[in-house]
Amino acid sequence: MPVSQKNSVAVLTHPSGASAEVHLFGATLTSWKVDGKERVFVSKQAVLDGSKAIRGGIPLIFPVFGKGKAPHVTASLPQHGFARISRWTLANSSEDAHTVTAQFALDHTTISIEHRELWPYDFSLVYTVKLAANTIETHLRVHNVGDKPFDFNTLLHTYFMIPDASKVRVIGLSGCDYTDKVLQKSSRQEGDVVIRGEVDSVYAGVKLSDIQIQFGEGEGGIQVHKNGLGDIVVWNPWIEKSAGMADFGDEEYHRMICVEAGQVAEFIALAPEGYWEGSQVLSLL
Ligand code: TA6
Repeated sequence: MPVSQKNSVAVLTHPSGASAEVHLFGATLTSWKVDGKERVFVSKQAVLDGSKAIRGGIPLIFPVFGKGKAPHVTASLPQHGFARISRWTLANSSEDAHTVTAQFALDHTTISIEHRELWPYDFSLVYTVKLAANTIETHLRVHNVGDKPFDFNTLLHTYFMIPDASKVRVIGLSGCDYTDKVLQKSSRQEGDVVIRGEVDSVYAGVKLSDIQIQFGEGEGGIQVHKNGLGDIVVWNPWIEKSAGMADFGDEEYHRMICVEAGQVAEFIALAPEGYWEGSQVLSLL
């Protein structure tokens, strides 16, 4: 079966042997394997029982990035919004000669009453995961199905498995202005991004579509091809922040980097009946 559902996990299996797993909780992709090797990072201490966002994989951020700020309507929502902590449904699946596809759905009638009251807009999200032999695409479509305009952020909060954070380089952001949330200042990226401590940087309006994560000399890497997503967030909690997260091992920061494509610097306005879509395609270097 190219797409099957075991309990609350959709499993995609490609004829090449590639596979992916998506928890219906948050429509969080928690595994992407190519050549038998796991390519996304999920903390060994991640909570998978639906009681909190999954620490790893690709949490789906909507309708707000971070903590909303009053008087914006998102100010009362949980950090990073409700999509990653809501129960989605596996809406349909399909396959063709090259890909296996699963689609997940969430809308204003299926989120919790609490979240509905905090964010009273009629919406429909369709999240599509398309697995090929060596790539995986994650695509989000937002539809305003109500009679009130709303605005939103969205982000594919992707955690990548890496051999060693001290060797990783993120290529494609040189010359981009960014907000350094660690030093609380604006800056301009000079050269590749490297990890020498906590990194929490928001690059707005990144012109390049392809951002590369190089694992180290001769150790390969992953390319993020973004479409309709203008911003990139790079995050590694390093030592202190790792120690403060109950669902993250103290030493796990060595083995992960978040390179997150999204629309977070500005809110996207969506008129009644309006659609918005954005996606990323991950491929091996
Ligand atoms: O994407 C980076 C970030 O916004 C960091 O500031 C950090 O808060 C991270 O997300 C994880 O957030 P979470 O709510 O999942 O603990």
